[in-house]
Amino acid sequence: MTTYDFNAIEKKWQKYWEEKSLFNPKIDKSKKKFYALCEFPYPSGAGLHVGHPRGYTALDIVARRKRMQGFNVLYPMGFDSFGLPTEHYAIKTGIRPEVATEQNIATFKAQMKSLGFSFAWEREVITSSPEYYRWTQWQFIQLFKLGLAYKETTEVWWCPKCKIGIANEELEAGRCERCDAEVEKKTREIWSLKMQSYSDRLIEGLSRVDFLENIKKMQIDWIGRSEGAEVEFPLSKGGSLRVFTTRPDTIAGVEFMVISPEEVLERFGPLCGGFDNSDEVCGYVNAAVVRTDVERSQTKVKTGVPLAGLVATNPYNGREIPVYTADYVLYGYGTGAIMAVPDLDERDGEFANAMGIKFGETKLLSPDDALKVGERKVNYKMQDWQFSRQRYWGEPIPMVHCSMCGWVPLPESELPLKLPHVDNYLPTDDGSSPLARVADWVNTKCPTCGGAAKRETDTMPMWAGSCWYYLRYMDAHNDREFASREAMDYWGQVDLYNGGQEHTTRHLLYARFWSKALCDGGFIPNDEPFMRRIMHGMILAEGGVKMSKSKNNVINPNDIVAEYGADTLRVYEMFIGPYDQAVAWSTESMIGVHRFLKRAAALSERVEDRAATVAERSVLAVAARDVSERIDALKFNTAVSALMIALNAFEEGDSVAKSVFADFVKLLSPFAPHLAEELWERLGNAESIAFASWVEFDAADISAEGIVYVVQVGGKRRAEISVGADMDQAEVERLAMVEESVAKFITSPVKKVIFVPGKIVNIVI
Ligand code: ANZ
Ligand code: ZN
Repeated sequence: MTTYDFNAIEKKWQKYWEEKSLFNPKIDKSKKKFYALCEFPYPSGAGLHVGHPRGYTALDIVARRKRMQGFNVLYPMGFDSFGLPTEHYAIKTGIRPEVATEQNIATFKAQMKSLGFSFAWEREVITSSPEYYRWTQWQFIQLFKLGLAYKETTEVWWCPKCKIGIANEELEAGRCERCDAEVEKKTREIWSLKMQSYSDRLIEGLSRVDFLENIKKMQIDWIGRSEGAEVEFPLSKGGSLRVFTTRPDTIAGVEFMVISPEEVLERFGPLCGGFDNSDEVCGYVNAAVVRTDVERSQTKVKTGVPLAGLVATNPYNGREIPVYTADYVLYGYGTGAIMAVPDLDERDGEFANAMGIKFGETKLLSPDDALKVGERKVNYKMQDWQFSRQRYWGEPIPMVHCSMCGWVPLPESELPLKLPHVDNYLPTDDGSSPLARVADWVNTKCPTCGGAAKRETDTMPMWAGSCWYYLRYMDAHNDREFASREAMDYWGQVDLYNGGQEHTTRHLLYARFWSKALCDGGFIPNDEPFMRRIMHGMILAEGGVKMSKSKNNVINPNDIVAEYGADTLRVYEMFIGPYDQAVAWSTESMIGVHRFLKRAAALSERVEDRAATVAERSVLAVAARDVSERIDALKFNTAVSALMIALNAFEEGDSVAKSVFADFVKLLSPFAPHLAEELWERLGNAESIAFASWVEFDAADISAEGIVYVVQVGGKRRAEISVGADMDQAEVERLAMVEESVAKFITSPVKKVIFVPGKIVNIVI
């Protein structure tokens, strides 16, 4: 093999793996399991980009090493295929979403298969398939029965361009994360999940999992737990104003009160009546409520107006203080009103300066009497999960509204509730989902009383299906339950989960919440789905800028595979830089990796069936140690360099011992599995290298100072010598015989030398 025919080799082994169904694990209680998972992609029309294989390759390497260590490995893949882009594509092109989805999945799958990932394709899940979303719907019904899903009229953020309600966490600085349009507020009746009531448990659970510290911090900040008190301030016009404060000890320094604009509307009506300046208040309030929370809390120049004529009384010292409305006080948090301590709270200070309010120094109270003026209270920034979308391409919410019975879930026998056929995917002008147009689908019978009833026409958000997909992989073809207890008990939790930073506060929190809820209902055995969470860094274009079509700097994995092979792409994406960091693509460095593989292939022609030299054993031991440790530490780039160093050393000899080369191929196999299979076969092995045992090494072979040999003459210990790790057998024997304390015992011709590598030289006379 003088040339490296990667094309033929890769096709051959991909076919072999698929035909033998090699990576579809069965439950085997005699073996320890390992569950590796990468976030499944959204099958967009653009296909796989070079960023995708970074995570897939990394976990493939871990999965392949674990298999060779004897673990029963589950490493599945699927498609998270409900979502807006496909629906927009359907609107634009007239191609039905399920047709476009099928085409896109076919493209993605072919691309993934061309890269040789050891995915359990037999367990593929597609969240938009009725066999899958049947169980998403079923689980929603269980959440409803547990009292965790409820419908209420609320204000939602509304994207006028996408015509869709969006959750807080889908906003990016007050704009729709999809189309960048400015969002508005709209009143709608929507389904929500009681995620806020899981706040403390979502924080507590983080102490039982191994997530990167910054992931934990982002989740904790998102949940935003704060301990404090609610304090009541009597108002001059009757009634009182309740505020939430984290600092009840500052109550002596309260100079004024601030009510959020929304709260003013709620308390004093749309005309904000009853103040000496009602017109001014009304104007301010109506302009403020359309601004997003992010805008409102980020503006440095604070604005507001007094509620003239309204006075509050500080319950601590009886002082009478003025009341304002200002948009830096948010409606959705705490009580929507605050006690302002301008001396100590920066925002209150800025507001006081803007309004020309004078203030003095605050005397702090000791914490325990401070608590006497109010009631202890814990608040959370994280709200309940708004679970309704007014779109077509999502899971239909399996609920029916009956005027007699209220909201009734569909009986299990009616699941899946399939998406009906529609010709028009545009949301209706009143903002309801396109499903609302399908009269004969909407009108139905109440499952409870049989009377006329209407189906829910909102669909689930695109984050629904990914809340539990890790469970379906365990038992993907079960048509009686979403997964059997046996499968869930065996596969347990995901041991290693890789995904994107952008999913830290959405998908990752949603899936943790959903799992806790299912666990509370007794449906699954574990309340934390993912034991360890890691993230890969982005791959940037050459020069360190973002890859983009407009800059014409996008690297297409298909091109690399065609020109250099999948193994080159895989090894290069690992070699490119530290796994968790953003790194720039370099075609030159990629070609360097290609040459490395070519040389590894060429070395196979210099294999000799002979004993390993001390030097070879030492090089191999170092490589085995470094590659093993570095895979475990996710230091894939330095693991590749360890392989490169070993190859360089082996290339120095005229030949390489067969056993040494075989072990080198094993170390290479998780990174470049196609080439490794081919070389393994050439070494005379009939079985796939995927299940060969991982390389064990003798620590004695490594020692940098050299290796200590016991030298015997006729079986009697006469000396110890220390030799370089790179010395071969003949040299070590020669050194042993010239050693003074040895030489004097060699009194007759040497019959033979018994050589135990790394340990003993026994001279027989
Ligand atoms: C008086 C005070 C004095 C406050 C002081 C802080 C420092 P976190 O940690 O975010 O929970 N606050 C309460 N509700 C608010 C709302 N709806 N919009 C804007 N601000 C609000 O912060 C709680 C603190 O933020 C509360 O404690 C309140 O100001 C303010 F030296 O009360 B504090
Ligand atoms: Zn009914």
